[in-house]
Amino acid sequence: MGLFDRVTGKSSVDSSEDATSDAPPKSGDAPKKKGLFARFRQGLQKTASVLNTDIRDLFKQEGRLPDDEFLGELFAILVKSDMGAGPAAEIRDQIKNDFRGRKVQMAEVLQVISRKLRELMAQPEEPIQYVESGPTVVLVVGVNGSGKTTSIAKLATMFQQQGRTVVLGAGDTFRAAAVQQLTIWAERTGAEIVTGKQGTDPASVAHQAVTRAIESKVDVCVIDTAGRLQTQNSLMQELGKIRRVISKQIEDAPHEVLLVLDATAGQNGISQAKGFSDAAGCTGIVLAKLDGTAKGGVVVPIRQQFELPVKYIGVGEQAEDLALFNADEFVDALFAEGDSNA
Ligand SMILES: Nc1nc2c(ncn2[C@@H]2O[C@H](COP(=O)(O)OP(=O)(O)O)[C@@H](O)[C@H]2O)c(=O)[nH]1
Ligand SMILES: [Mg+2]
Repeated sequence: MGLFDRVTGKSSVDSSEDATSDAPPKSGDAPKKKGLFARFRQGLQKTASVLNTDIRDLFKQEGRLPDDEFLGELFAILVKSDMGAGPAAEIRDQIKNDFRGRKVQMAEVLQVISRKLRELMAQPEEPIQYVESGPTVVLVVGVNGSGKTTSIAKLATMFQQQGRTVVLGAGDTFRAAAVQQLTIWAERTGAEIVTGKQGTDPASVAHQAVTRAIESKVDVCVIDTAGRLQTQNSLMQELGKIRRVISKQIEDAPHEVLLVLDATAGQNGISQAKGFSDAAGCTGIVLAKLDGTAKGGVVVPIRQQFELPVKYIGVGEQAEDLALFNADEFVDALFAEGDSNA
């Protein structure tokens, strides 16, 4: 069946390889240019193949009675995708009720799952809200290693492709390597960058970046931040100070505070990030590294446990690997027929 003929080969990305360095991956490693939906599908391949393969295994005999054994196995597969026990139980119970006393086919099960996932993940597409009267200021926060700096590079690329000019502020002054990493990305994407020496007050770097954006009439100013654990009071105070400094320069700024979450961290990452979002006044989520996990179902608990919309998803390490989150497309990509490399 074409539905399951997807390529299950290795991910094009292995971020563990270079764990000691913050240097961005070389663009020469980029997969061939492909359409956004294809990239998106490829990025979700790990989740898609586990979900689809395991469910196919359930249907070694054609059609199954929805008895306790079958329902238990199905529940376990769904939970493995990280969608959460509650939603997995809802799907299981719906199949139990809908197919009571008769055999259920694989396609029918997939249909129930995809309909439920659409429902649970649903939200309007929420691109960044741009302001017309001056630079739109975007502050990017999240724990260390979640994907902030890489996501900033992707955002800068996207803004520029939309014809918007960009200034980056290297506000993670805690580590010299972090400034260097953003500088490399700035060169590569052609964005302007404002940096300070290691240990400089991040709020002063943010201030300078916003000043530059105002003076040069730039459209978007994106500010990186440090990400030591949110349990550290100092980090929350630092973010508060950055926000205050920026808001004195431009009323209503920062216009967006994007919280970057690491999809590979699963549900642990969610609870960790919760305190973060409360303290930093976040306006949306960027869910990075979806390509690196089979647990892409984690979007469901994120949607359920956060008030925040998922604005963008990261599906790779390259500057183009960012997509606007859309629940329907997400579910389509998980269950679409055919070869995801097409
Ligand atoms: N596979 C994959 N790797 C990512 C993605 N986003 C970030 N990374 C990698 O995750 C690691 C940490 O990212 P970085 O942006 O430095 O995180 P930060 O500490 O929050 O700034 C780096 O190796 C990135 O290349 C993504 O969407 N997919
Ligand atoms: Mg960083």
